[in-house]
Amino acid sequence: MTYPAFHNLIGGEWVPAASGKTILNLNPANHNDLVGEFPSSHGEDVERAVEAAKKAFRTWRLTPAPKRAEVLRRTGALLQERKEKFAREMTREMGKVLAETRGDVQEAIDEAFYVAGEGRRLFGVTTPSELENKFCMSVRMPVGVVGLITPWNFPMAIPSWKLFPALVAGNTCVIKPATDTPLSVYNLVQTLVDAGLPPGVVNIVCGSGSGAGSALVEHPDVRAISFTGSSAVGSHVGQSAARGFKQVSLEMGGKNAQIVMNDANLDLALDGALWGAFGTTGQRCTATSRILLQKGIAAEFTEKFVARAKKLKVGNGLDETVEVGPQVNAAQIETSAMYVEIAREEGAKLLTGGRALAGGEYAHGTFFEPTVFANVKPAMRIAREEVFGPVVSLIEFETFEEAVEIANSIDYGLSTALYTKDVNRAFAAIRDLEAGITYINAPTIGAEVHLPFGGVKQTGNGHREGLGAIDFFTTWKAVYVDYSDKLQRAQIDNAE
Ligand code: UN1
Repeated sequence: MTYPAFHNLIGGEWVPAASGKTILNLNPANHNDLVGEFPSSHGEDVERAVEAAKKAFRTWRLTPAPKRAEVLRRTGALLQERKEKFAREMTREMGKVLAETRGDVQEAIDEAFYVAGEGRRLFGVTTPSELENKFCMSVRMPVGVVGLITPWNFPMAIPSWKLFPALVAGNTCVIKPATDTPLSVYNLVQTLVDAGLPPGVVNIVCGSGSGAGSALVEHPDVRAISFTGSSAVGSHVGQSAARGFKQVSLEMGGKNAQIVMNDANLDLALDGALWGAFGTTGQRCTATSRILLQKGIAAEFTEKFVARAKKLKVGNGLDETVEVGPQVNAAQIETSAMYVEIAREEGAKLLTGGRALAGGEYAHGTFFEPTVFANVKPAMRIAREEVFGPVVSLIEFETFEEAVEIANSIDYGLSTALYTKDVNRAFAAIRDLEAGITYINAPTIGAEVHLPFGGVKQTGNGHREGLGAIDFFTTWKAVYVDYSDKLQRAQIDNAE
């Protein structure tokens, strides 16, 4: 079978990796469908990309921010035209169903228009000086060359969360896409180029984390790293970036709880749980992986939830009737299978699923059954560790306080959801759930681009995407203008 060959983008030129080596991009629903080959890059390629980004920074940082924003506005408009094509290509390389890949491209469109508006804001502050005839202000400056390392589960949305704010703020970028989903980053960056982005402002270096990712994190001229991925890799990235005193934004795992109280609208809670747990085949960092059920509704919820999980149609995401696509690769299937074993050994009760799907339409892909465990205790590994697959745990509780305690008893803190009609409880949950995101009467997934996105504890290191991204991709400069025509010494000349 023939398939296209893609190259790195360095200084506006499409070039192969210095090693000449490539990585094949497969359709996870059908491994005989080869999406393309992409460069397997290493230090030398990263070196060239950073050089190109440094060169481009000299002029991009001087381009007025509203003009930089124009490129993003045009990018948003072009993405609207290309949405269907890009969604189909994303389903082919990543697997999630078309409705979701359309949503993923839409998220990049939303981000483009949202951040384009930032071109006419990028606000700083002015404040009075303690001295006479002196003016004080703070202005946002670009950081410089930034390195972006992006995951496969939101192949276009998450790169757009990083690229667009970095660009509007005047930075130049080297992006390393996930090896499973580089095509969506190509599509995004090609659209930026078509919208008028000058050469070298964004460079793509494809390859593995150990090959290209580490070289990017370690490069002395890369001043900031924005990473989304697992906590294990994120810890490594954070430590390595810290050695070079780089700014680093880490967006990592979750073990997100949906709490259902006795007074909840049960059908709504069921819809939310099903979407939160099995949307994107459970491969979201915000996926619902624990459903906490108050005793009064636990039996009814469990029965209905399992019945609906069993009915979910698993298959090729390009088929519009399919509800759950494949997992992205064989390693993810192994992880799901491993956690099924762990849960069984711990004494959790498997109510449905638990196996990889094989044969027939599943013969050439990496599919896993929607899987539900009951009798899960908060101390079990299946209740604490991220699976990143269609595996969900049901945990029962007596009181609201107990539910909050269980929800908070893990190392992660990304998303949480509470289903209740009690407004007092809702506000207590907003206050007490240890998570970067809390939903009331809505599932744990579904964040919008203009709110802060990120989490606490081992989910992140304090930065936020969305609303917080401009803070990460800019550095403050304090400016003092003394128009007194004499030496004025702060803290000394005006002392009481
Ligand atoms: C992720 O969970 O990996 O909030 C990102 C959502 C999407 C983004 C999720 N807008 O579900």
